Amino acid sequence: MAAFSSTAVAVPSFTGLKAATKPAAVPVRIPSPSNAAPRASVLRASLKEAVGAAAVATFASAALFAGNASAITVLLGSSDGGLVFEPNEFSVSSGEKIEFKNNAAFPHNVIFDEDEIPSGVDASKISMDETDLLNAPGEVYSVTLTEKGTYSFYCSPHQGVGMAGKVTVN
Ligand SMILES: [Cu+2]
Repeated sequence: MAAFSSTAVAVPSFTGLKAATKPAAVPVRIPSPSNAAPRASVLRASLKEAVGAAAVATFASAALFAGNASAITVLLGSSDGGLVFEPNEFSVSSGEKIEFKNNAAFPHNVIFDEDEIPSGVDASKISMDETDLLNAPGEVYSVTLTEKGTYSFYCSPHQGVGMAGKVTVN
C-alpha cells in the first residue's frame, strides 16, 4: 500500500517537474560549469532561441552597440531564421549611423513608412528603393537620421508577416 501510493505520487510530480524544467533547461545543458565565460554565451544563445526571451538578448546587444559609439547594427533576420529586425525597437543619437545588415532569411530591404516619420523628412531619401533587395549574407544598408523623433520602418517582402521596426532619434 505504501509502495503503491508513492508510485502514484511520483508519476504526476515527475511529469510536472519535466514540464516545468523544459523551458529552463539551460543550466542542465552546460557541459563545464567551471568556466564562467562559456556559460554566459551558452545561456545567451539559448535565450535567443526562446521567443519570449529574445527581447532581453536584443536589448543587451543594442546597449553594447550604443555604448561603443557612432553606429548601431541592426540584423535583418534573426540567426534562427526569424523574419524580424534585431533589435526591432531601438534609439540612436541624431547623426548616428544605423547599419542594417543582412543576417538570415533574406532577401530583405528597409523602407521607412512615410506616415510614421517626423514631418519634413522625405521617406524616399532614407529608404531603400522598394524594388531593391539585400540578397547576400552580410550585405549592409546604412542610413543616418538627423531629425529627432520616431521613425517606423519595415521590410517590404516580409511586411505581411510583421517584419517591422521602430527607431527613436534623440
Ligand atoms: Cu525581410
